[in-house]
Amino acid sequence: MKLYYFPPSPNTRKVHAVAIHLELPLELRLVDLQKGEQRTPEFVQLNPTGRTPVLQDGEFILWESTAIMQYLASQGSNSLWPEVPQIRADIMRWQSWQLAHWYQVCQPLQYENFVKPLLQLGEPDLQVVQSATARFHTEAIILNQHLAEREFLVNATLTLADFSVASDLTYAVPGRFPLEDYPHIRTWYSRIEQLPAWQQTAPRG
Ligand SMILES: N[C@@H](CCC(=O)N[C@@H](CS)C(=O)NCC(=O)O)C(=O)O
Repeated sequence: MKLYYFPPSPNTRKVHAVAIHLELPLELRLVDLQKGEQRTPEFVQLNPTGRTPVLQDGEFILWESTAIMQYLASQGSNSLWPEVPQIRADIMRWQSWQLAHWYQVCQPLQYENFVKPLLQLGEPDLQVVQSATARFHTEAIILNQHLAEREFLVNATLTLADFSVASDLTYAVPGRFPLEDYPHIRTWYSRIEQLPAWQQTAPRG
């Protein structure tokens, strides 16, 4: 299987980390977003939305990181994606929440506080930061409460849900995410950070 990927991106990271954790060999193909390689005709043939990551398994082409994670984890039996309908639905619940809500509040903070200064794209837009910060707290309260009595999000063990939700915390420090009041999120994330698969997919300097 080939993974078209952009290593600094959290959407790539969650997919790549799952493959490493499950010891699934992937042929890696870099798509350099900074050079606009996601807009080449060859890449748009694979993914008409022009986004990474994309998985190619023979004739089968799959885009959208959550779908790719589930496909990879469906290659065999494992505790990341157990074959129990309620547990899968619970994992999907958190993966849906991550895409619809968590990513939507983490991404603007990451972009305004980290990516813009890094790529010299101008000053952070304070209105965007303020609005994303308020919405961040709304979502973080829920996540923090959920993690208060659990080591992992679902089924008392590491699952795809943890990789999905953790991916958005990749740039929490340089993105200045306001995590001070959320000790359970911080404790859980340090647990994820200890995973070899998470360490091997950490963005390089
Ligand atoms: N919902 C998609 C989002 C993918 C996405 O936004 N990828 C970004 C990198 S984080 C990308 O390739 N952006 C290129 C562009 O928009 O030009 C997924 O989960 O795979």
